[in-house]
Order: sequence, then structure tokens, then C-alpha cells
Amino acid sequence: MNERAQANAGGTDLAAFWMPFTNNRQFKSAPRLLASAKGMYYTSHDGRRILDGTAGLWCVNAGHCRDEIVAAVQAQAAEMDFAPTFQMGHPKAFEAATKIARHTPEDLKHIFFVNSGSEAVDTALKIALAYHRSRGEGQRTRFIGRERGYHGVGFGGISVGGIAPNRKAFSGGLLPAVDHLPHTLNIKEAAFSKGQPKWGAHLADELERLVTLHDASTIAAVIVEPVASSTGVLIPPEGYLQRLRQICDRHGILLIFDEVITGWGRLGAPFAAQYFGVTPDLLTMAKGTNNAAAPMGAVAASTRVHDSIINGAPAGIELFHGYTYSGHPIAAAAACATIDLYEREGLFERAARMAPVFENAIHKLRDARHVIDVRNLGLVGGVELAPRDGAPGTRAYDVFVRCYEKGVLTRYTGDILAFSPPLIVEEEQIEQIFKTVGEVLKETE
Ligand code: PXG
Ligand code: PLP
Repeated sequence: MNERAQANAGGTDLAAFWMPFTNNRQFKSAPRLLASAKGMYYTSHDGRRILDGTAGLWCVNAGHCRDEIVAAVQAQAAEMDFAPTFQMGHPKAFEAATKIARHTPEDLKHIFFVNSGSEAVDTALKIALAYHRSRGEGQRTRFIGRERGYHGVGFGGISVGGIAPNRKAFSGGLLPAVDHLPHTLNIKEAAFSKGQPKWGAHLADELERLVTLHDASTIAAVIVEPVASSTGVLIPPEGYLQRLRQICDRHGILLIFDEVITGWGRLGAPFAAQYFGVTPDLLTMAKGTNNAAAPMGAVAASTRVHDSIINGAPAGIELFHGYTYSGHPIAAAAACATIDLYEREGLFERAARMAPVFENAIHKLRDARHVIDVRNLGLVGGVELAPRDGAPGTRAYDVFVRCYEKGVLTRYTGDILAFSPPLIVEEEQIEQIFKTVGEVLKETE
């Protein structure tokens, strides 16, 4: 490690931790370490205050280290660290499921706990297969995902996902029966749309084409992110999700919304399902479920899906699936405290109120250097930059690093900058985020 890196890391040895989704060689030569966090801010290892424009990794929706959540985690850790949920139970897991079910849409009130978004996705896919089998339609095994979809990193998730590098090295292990819808981004037709683009609902009709190709009787489920977030904030065109729902209904195909990012207030409603007025059969969540205070995810299942599996099974275990840490007491305690906080502070309504402020601020970058598109919905936004000739991704990376040096945490993917501040963000902080990005763009080649 060079001297600067060693200094930045405060003498910490960086070799042993093989970092996820990271350019390890680059990072370890110039590390960025965060040391503490409170509210809207991180403090870096070298003592600088960093405004969190991304809610960590789209997950700390209530802001960092909220007293009520910290207290709940501390109390639970002292009272009972772990309890099995296989043929056993503990009250916090039931309480957390009940609180989650207060916010999930329509009759999606049956909550299966997991520990991450990736596990939530693989669980939802398995539930879809089990559902069809319980109804005597076990030949429905095909999944339809979407290009540029991100559904985590399990074998199921990368199979239905639509990100080439996440699939390439593992292509020998992908699920065998998967097809993909086209993604909905079209900069030529819909650049600088505010909110949902008017163009593009017809792209949902591609599902009808795939049904014709494969036959509905082979298709178990369609999985999409209501807003495809981590591949660069792709907002669904008006009417698109409604049309997917109609086509799924017509053919007995389950619709899965992956709400790992869009869940828990990001759009100004509890879930994107309520925001768009489209109810899926299965809904995945993670991240904001317990404000990322401990690993937790969940799948919410409709009564129809749940009852078919539970009532259709012979006596004994109904679903052969679960994780050691499903409904972990500390994660569950954090979820209870988080949901209480969301409710007490009206944070989803707050996100809805701040959305127009966020929209105005991000669209001020419209004429900034290199910017070719700005898109937004609720408290999520993307700014797409023209790539450098022959060096795609490097421009957004440089902007990300420079913003960090100037005290603002952003995300980037390819040449797209993404923003998703905690829902407690103030107007001045929104201004600061985009002012900093504007200044950095000016000085970036
Ligand atoms: N589905 C969706 C829609 C996600 O956004 C996952 C599943 C997987 O969740 P886990 O908890 O297994 O990571 C995600 C996660 C980024 C970024 O930089 C996005 C995610 C995770 C890490 C980084 O955009 N999304
Ligand atoms: N591998 C082994 C050898 C195990 O015994 C278990 C769980 O008991 C697992 C993997 C799965 O771990 P988890 O339940 O935390 O997903």
C-alpha cells in the first residue's frame, strides 16, 4: 500500500477484506473509509463531514443512527441475541411481520423473512414455482426478467437480471428457462423527462410476444423493478406497469415487483405498488425494511399465493425453504423501531412533499457540461453523462470521487450518477448535493 493509502486508512491493513463489487486494486491504492454516521451525514476516516446523497446504498431511508433504532438494537442484543425460526419462534419476528404488513399493498400480507435483497429475489422465484406446482401447474418453470434489471447476485437473481458483467463469468450456472423483456430507457424519445416518461408503454407488449413464443403454460412469473434503480434510474413509462399486470393476468402468470430500492417510501408511498396503483402477486424488499441497521429482507405474498401453497401441501412442512437468520431477533427489532419511526415522522409523506424540490434541483443540471439526460421520480434521480471516447465509466467515476472529496456522497454506474438521499433530507441539503455535482462537472474533462 502506498503512503497516502496507509494514511487514509489510519494504518488499517486493507489486504484481507476482498471487497464486493469493487475495483480492489484501485480502492486499496487510495481508500475511502467511513468512520461514523448521524442523520444526513457520514464522517470519513480523516474527519471530514460527508453529506449522504445516496442513503448509504439506497437503504438508510430514515437517516443514520437514529436514536430509537439504536436503542432497539442494543436492547434486543442484550435480551436475546438469536432464536431459531425453524419449528420455533420469537415474538419480535411476528411483530415485525405484522408491522411490515401494515404497509404492503392490498392483500400481500404474508411476510417471509430473509437477510438481503438477493435472498428475497431467489425466495420469490421459488415461491412462484411452488405456487404453480401447488395448483397442478408444475410445468410453469420459466421466468421473464428484463434487460438492465438488477435482482441481486444469487443464481436466480443473476439469471432474471439483465446486466452482462454480472452474468458473464457465471453463465454456466444460470437458470435454464429465462427470457428477458427489453428495458424502457430511450434517451432519444424521453430525455429530461420529469417523472414518468410519456413514451414507451408499448414496450410492455413485448411480454405478449414472449408468451406467444414460449406459451403461457411454461411461464411461472415476470419479475421487474418498478423503477430499475441500480442500472441507472430507469423510470417506467406511463401505463407500462399497468399493461404488464394486464398481460400477466390474462395468462395466469405471477407478477413480482422487486422493491428492494423502491420500497419503504423512496417514491413517496410505502411501496411503488401503491405509488403506481399496480399490485403484484409477490413483492420483494430489503434495505429500508429496517433502515439497514442489520441485514434483513422479506418477500410479501398475496393471500392467493400463500394459501395455495399452505393449504395445498400434504401434512408437514409446506415450503422447503428458509435461512438460519430468517427473522433474526436483532434485525426484527430494528425493523419494528424503523417502521414505528417511518409512521411517527410521516417520512413517506415527507418524501412525497420533497419530491418536487428534488425534481427542480436535479433538473438544474440539464445544461451542465457532459449531461445528456436527467431523470427522477420521488426521491430518486439519475444524471447521465456522455462517456469519454474509448473510456466509458471513467467520467462518472471521476465525478463521484471529486464529489466525495468535496463532501457529498453520490453513486455511479457506467456514466450515470444516481441520487437517493435519506427521506429526512432538507431542502438546503438537496441544493448542496446538486450544486456540488454542478461545480464538479464544470471542472471535469
Ligand atoms: N433487487 C434490487 C432491485 C436491488 O436494487 C437487490 C435486489 C439485491 O439486494 P442485496 O441486499 O442482496 O444487495 C438490489 C440491491 C448500487 C447498488 O450501487 C444497488 C444494490 C445493491 C448494492 C449496490 O446501485 N441493489
Ligand atoms: N452451509 C451449511 C454447511 C449449513 O449448515 C447451512 C445452514 O445450516 C448453510 C450453508 C446455509 O446457511 P444459512 O441458513 O445462513 O443461509
